[in-house]
Amino acid sequence: MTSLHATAQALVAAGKGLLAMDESIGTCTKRFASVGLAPSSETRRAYRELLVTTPGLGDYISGAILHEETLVQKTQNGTPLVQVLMAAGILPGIKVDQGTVDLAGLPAERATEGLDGLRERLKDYAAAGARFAKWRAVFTIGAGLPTAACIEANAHDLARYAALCQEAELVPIVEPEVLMEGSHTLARCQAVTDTVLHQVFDQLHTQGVVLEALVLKPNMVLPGLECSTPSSVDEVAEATVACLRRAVPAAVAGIAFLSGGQSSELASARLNAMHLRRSGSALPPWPLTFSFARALQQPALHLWASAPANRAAAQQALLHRARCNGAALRGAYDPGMENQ
Ligand code: 5MM
Repeated sequence: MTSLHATAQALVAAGKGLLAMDESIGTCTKRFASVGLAPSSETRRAYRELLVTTPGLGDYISGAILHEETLVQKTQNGTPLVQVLMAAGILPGIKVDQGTVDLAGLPAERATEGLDGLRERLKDYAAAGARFAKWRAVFTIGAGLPTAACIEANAHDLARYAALCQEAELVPIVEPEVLMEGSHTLARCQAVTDTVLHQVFDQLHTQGVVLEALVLKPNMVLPGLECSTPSSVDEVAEATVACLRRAVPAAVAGIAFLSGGQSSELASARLNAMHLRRSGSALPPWPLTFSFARALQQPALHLWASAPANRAAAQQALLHRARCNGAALRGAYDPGMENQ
C-alpha cells in the first residue's frame, strides 16, 4: 500500500487542498449557461486549460479532480493537461461515477451509477495518469428523508467503489454529500451527516478498504438554504468538527470538504474557523482541507465569460481563492484578504 499511502498524504499536504474541476457535461453546461457561455467540448477544454495553467496554483493545490473528457485533452499548443498539472506539482485525479438516478421505489432520492465496468475503466484512467479517483453520493434532507434504504444503498456503493480504486492503485475520494436544499436546522444536518458517515465507514470496514489510503469529501454541517434560524461561522465550524470527530475514524488520511453552493467567502471563513484553536478543544486527528469546485472557480468563470481577454484576471481570481483557502488551513484567513 506504500504508494497509495504516499498519494493520500500528498493530497492532504499541509497548506494545500484540491481543485474540483470534474463537472459532468450537464453540470458544466448549466454553469456555463449561468454566465452566458455556450457549451462545447472546445469551450470546456479552453476553460479548463485556463484553470490548470494558472501560475502558482501548485502552491495551494495538491490535486485536481478531472472529468473523463479532460483527462485526455491538451492545451492549445498540444501539451496534455495531465502533464501541465504534474509539472505544477498537482496530482491529477478523475471523477469515476456516472451521475445519479432516481432510486427505484423512492423517487425523491438518488442512487449513483457507475459500478458496472468500473474495474476496467480504472485501469484505463491509471494508465492515462490519474493518481486518485472520486465518487459522489447525494442525500436529501426532508420529511422522512433520507431513508435508511437510500443511506444503505449509497454507502454500499461508495465502499465498493473505494475497494476497486485501491485494487487499481488509485486513492479513493469518498464523497457522501448531504445537500443544503431544504428548511432543516443545523442540528438536523448534523444528525443526518452523522448517520450517513457511520453507515459509510461501516461499509468501508466491511469491504476491507484501507482507511489510511482514503480521503473523505463530506459536506460541512450547515442549516438548510430555507432554514429560518441563521447559524454563525463559529457554530457551523463547531458542529462540523464535532460531527466528524464522532463519525470518522482517526486512521483516515484526511478530510477535504466540498463547498456545496456556499459563497466563496463563507466557505473560506468556515474552513478558517475550523482551524482556530479554542481553549480546551482537542486537535482533530486528521488534516482538514478543501476540495471545492464552485467556491474556487466561480469568480474566475465569471471573469473569463465576460471577456476572453480577461484570461489573466480570471487566473488571478482562481489563485486568490486558492490563497484564501490556503490561509484558512492555518487559521489565517481574514475577510480583509478579499479586498487585496
Ligand atoms: C458537490 O460537488 C462537488 C464539489 O463541488 P462544490 O464545491 O461546488 O460543491 C463536485 O466535485 C461535483 O462532484 C462535480 O462537480 C461533479 O458533479 P456532477 O453533478 O457534474 O456529477
